[in-house]
Amino acid sequence: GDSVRQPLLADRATEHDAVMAAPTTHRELLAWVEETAALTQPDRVYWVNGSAEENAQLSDELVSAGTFKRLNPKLFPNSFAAFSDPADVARVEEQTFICSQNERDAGFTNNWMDPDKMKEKLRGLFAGSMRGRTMYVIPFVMGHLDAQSPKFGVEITDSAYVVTSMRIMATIGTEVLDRLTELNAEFVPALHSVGAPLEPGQQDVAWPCNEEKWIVHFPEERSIWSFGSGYGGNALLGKKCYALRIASVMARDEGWLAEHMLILKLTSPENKTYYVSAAFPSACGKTNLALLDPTIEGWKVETLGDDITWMRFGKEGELRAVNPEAGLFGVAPGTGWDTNPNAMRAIAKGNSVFTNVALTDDGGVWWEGMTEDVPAHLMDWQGNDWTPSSDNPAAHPNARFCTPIDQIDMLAEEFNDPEGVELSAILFGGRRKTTVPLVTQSRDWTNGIFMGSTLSSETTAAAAGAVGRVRRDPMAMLPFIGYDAGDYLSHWLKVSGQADQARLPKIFLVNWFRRTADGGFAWPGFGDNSRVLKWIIERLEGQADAVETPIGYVPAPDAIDLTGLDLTAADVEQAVRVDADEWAAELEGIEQWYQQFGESLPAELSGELQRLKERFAV
Ligand code: GTP
Ligand code: SPV
Ligand code: MN
Repeated sequence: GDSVRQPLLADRATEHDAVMAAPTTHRELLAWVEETAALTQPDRVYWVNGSAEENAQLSDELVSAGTFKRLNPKLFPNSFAAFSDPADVARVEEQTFICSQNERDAGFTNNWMDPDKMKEKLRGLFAGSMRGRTMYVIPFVMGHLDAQSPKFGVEITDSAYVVTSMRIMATIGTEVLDRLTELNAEFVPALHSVGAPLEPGQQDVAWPCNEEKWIVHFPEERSIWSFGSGYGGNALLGKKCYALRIASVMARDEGWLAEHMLILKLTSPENKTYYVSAAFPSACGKTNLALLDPTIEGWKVETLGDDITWMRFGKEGELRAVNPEAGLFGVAPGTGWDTNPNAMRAIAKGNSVFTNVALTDDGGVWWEGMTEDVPAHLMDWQGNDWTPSSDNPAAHPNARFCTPIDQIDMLAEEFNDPEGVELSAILFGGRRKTTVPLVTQSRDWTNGIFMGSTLSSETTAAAAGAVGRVRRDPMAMLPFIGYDAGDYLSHWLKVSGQADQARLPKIFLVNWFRRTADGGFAWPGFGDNSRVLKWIIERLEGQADAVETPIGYVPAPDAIDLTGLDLTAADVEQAVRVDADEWAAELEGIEQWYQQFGESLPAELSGELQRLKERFAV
């Protein structure tokens, strides 16, 4: 029949069979696979080769299992929709742990448990957790296989949905395994189970998962154990767990940075190119800025990355950036033909997995904001009939599209360069209705790190829990720093010691989400953010005018190009306003935030806060 029987290496695997049939001689890997099969007791062990044929077979199986619905190939070729358990729709920050040897090294922003205790708990949960299922072994690399020191990982999972998604998000399969074997390289073992073993004869459900979820990182051991969830950042372990949490620890030890950032390339009308990275919290506009369609004449944007950026200083003291991912796992709602046509074109090429979107009657997908016309009838993400008069959104607010990055027409060719690109500017941004201006240039590098360290944003549907609550989110990394947050800020200050000071990127704070008195957005956002990028570039070139405020430099009233926009200089003035009352409250918030760091807050940053207060006091 349809099963992946033919390429299976061992049926009802004993650990021994799994190892004998394994396509590698890497001893640590073989030992780990053997040990994991013994613990989790899958029916079979399957080494993922990453081929198109294998992917087609797995997709067919997922369709048979009811996990995938095949979309109309005329609309979305080779694409599938999955619908999760309603209790498994986002990252679970409350259940995410950094289990360092010492509690102090996890810091106050992370959940911590003693690593031995946690291991014991996890071994209990993983014991037999893959019974009745296939255990997939996915060799993967984050970043370039040809990087100086390739960042290998191996995910073991009992979810075929995870395999098909990892194939989009990372470089996986035989090519990776062969290199890993040849180099006898280290790899991050990343163990994942949905935590839903099947008894003999038991009927599976479309989205197996467990009420109990644990997303656990052992930073010294550099390993990941994820139990109970099949969703995105909880289950695609190369992404947040490896490329941010574990990588941030590697970066601390090795003198580089792993960040929650997009990378874009900007070409000016004078044909000069600039590379910019930007850190915004989850569901706060990275994918949209990275794929921006400029609304101003002569400016061109190309994409390098939309979620994760690894940065290191090069030989000449320049800051270089690469995107370690191979796909987009983008927020679907709000992604539309008018707001983000480049994402829509990439999605329309197919080869995508959609999760928790709505289905149209002709076998396509839909979500809020995709088209101006709302379909008269849909099947919503929970499988119910939906019409425009329905009370609930058709797509879950954290519905996602998973699409290969090379389907983006505007992908910059430098994406393929393992050396990455030299950054000219770094943006920090959040979702704030008040207080934070549209754009502010920091006074200098340290002041820019202060801006990043005090970044704040309203919470979104990307994580389970309340939405719209303002919280501090340093460098947009709050849920992703794999160690003590104060040490993380110190690391930012320390690595820049490697820089040629003249080549340090300039740092800016942005806020596309400020509201006017009548409740509307103070700035149109999306493609019009190119106008803010233009001002930023002109600042780098010493051309655009700015007004000094206590928090930094904001655009002079006429300095933002409003050509073709229905906005006036007075509107911009409102959007960049620094309101003394709002900032009095903000300073209190920052003060409280900094107090939580205790001893580990770098003195440079408390000095920055002190000087900011002084500037407001005069
Ligand atoms: P993660 O993938 O969760 O890390 O998120 P992201 O930062 O890539 O967020 P994304 O670009 O997907 O944006 C999330 C939401 O913000 C979408 O609903 C967008 O429509 C909305 N959004 C993005 N950019 C803008 C903007 O400039 N203005 C306004 N008003 N909304 C925006
Ligand atoms: C985020 O939440 O920041 C994401 C989505 O990019 S997830 O992969 O689920 O973490
Ligand atoms: Mn993200």
